[in-house]
Amino acid sequence: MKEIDITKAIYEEYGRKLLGHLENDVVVVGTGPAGLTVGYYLAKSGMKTAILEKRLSIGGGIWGGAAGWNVITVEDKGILDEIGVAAQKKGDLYVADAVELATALGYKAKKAGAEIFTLIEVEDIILQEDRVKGVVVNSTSIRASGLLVDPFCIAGKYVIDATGHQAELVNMIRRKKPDFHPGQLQEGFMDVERAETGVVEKAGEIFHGLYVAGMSVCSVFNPPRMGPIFGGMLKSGKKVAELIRDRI
Ligand code: 48F
Repeated sequence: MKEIDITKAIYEEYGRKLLGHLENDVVVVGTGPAGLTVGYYLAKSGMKTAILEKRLSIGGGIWGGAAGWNVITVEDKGILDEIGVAAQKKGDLYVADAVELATALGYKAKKAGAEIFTLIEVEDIILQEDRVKGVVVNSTSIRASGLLVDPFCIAGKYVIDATGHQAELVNMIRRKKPDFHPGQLQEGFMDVERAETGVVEKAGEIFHGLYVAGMSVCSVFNPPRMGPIFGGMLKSGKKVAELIRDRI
């Protein structure tokens, strides 16, 4: 075995993955519970799906459960059952292990056919003819270094903002088109029941070609915050995947 063969193997395989996903049916931005769930259901229904994550690892807020205690809660365990995550009943809720959920969601999305790219940060969107057509990305380390190095692009017929509380893609449109969403990007006061329903009801297309799922829905539509319960995140992801599947 030669050292250089290891480098060649990695470079060729990464090149294959990237070339295979420069054009997609759907580009999902963010690998929290919402992004991974959308990615899983989209890929499962045969759509060419790229999932982009700026951090080194997937999972977003799943790992932290509540206050760093790595246990998550849901009110309905249907999606957990589907991806093989064990859930125990506690009163009106189910509890599950955060590590099991993060790894299972990533594994199932990948096995269903989605390609996941980490350390890739979306810094802008491609918006032409009043429609979102893809994203402008760079290496997270280049972004962090502050170097002015030009990005590259990944195209998608649809793009999903699953970037969490920051709703980063929605913000990118707002910065250049202030009339698009003149309100505040923040959720309201805590009210778990209304929030869990609201995040699913409002998940959907926010601009031609751009969908919101998960916490970015809350930032955009200002429902109450829900705290450490993840059912709405998963269900909003599943709903967005179904909406897009029905359009393609
Ligand atoms: O924050 P995150 O987990 O969002 P979510 O899927 O779930 C929210 C819950 O985790 C929790 C909650 C539950 O009730 O409130 O907060 O809506 O995952 C968002 C992911 O997007 C990545 C970020 O690193 C995280 O992993 N992300 C954010 N901005 C970018 C990005 C970007 N510009 N480019 C690529 N990835």
